[in-house]
Amino acid sequence: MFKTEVYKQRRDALKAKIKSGIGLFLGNNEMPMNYAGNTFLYRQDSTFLYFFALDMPGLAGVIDFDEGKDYIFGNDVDMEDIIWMGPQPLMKDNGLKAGVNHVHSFGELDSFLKNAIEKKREIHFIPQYRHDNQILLEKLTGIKIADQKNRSSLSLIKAIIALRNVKDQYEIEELEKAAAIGYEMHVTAMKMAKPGISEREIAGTIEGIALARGAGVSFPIILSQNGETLHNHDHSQVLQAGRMMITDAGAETTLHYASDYTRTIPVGGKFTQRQREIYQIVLDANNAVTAAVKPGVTYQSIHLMAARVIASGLKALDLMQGDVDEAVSAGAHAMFFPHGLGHMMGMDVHDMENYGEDYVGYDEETKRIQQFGTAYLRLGRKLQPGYVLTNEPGIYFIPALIQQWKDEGKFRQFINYSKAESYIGFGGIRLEDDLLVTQNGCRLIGKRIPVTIEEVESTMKG
Ligand SMILES: [Mn+2]
Repeated sequence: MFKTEVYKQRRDALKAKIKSGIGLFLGNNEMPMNYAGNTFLYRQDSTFLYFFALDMPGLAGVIDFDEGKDYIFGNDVDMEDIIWMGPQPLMKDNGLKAGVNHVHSFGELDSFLKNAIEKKREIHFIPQYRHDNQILLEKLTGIKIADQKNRSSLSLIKAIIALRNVKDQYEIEELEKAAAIGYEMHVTAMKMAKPGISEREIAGTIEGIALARGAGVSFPIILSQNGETLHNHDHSQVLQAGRMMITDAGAETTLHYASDYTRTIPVGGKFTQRQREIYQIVLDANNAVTAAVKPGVTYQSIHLMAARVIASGLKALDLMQGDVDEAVSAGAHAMFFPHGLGHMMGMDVHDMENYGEDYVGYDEETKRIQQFGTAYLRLGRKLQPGYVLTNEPGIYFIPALIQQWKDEGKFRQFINYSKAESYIGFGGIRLEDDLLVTQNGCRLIGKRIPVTIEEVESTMKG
């Protein structure tokens, strides 16, 4: 964990924003995999980690905004726990590490909250995504699971987002560590990508790196030679010469800060002419984004700029036609680039997505554009120094989508369907870097993973 002061300051910053009521922060519990005693890799809730630091199951945190007091509810281990898990620090001492003096048994949370509810005090909570915590929240507050999302505290959600969207120096150091693990994962995948090797072997090897260097992957690895499927978790194929392999993967540090990178490489190490041409467009879009990111600019406008770079590159290859600006305003590029340019990143790889994507990535000033493709943009709002986000443009040839749009006669003035059909089987290319918005612009987090055609080919050779 960070030093105690960091967590105190975070809770104080929240108290400055929320003036009354009680904030309830449920930690995550162990989660059964195939029977109660055999659990998934444990992951503490990120909001709990942010304010209360303790990375272990069976806890809840409370902030009394009226009295300015912080509480942790959790039980000391008993002899049976000590026999199976070894000796553990007392909860009182765990609390002190997080700067919390008021530590009570978990059972006391119920009467604490019942008392507050009787006094008609507001209980602020964020939407719960784990079923056991949804059940617990219903038990503690009487609010039915189906109503919990609506009854969650918008003022708390907005206050936490305002804090967590801006990363401090300690968080940036952690994100750099996550980047270094991601670098090693991706370079290893590049070197392994020879014809005849299975996707599973590469995916398993780089997941091992994430576990060996930190807390594991920041999301399930996407690794496939079917890169036209955006989130392909199927690793059942054997790599073939002439195909490309897309790897979208990142790691979490032991303090649970994430990295998230995508690279697309030619199986065997040499791009074909056709692959080079499409690859270069995606790289140009990625580079243009890094050059454009700065405070005060909306990411929505940068997304649309990247779409124009892609559309004009595709026009030069005769895959698109007509006026580029008109094509992008109409949404014609989205047949090739059907997703958003990126998202916020922090402790969650899609940071705070459990709060509601629109609250994190949009605000009063910038609303989501409801057009196919751009509608999937997770981050649209005006950028501020300290934001950490991903830059991940892509070009894909999705056979079913090409077929459907062609049958509908959609955007015939902008799309050359016969040319597009000749790319069926090509796959897809995405290139993703992680950026920190600085005072005047942005910088990459971590050392850039080989990305130019020359860098990728020489890394794969050597
Ligand atoms: Mn991403």
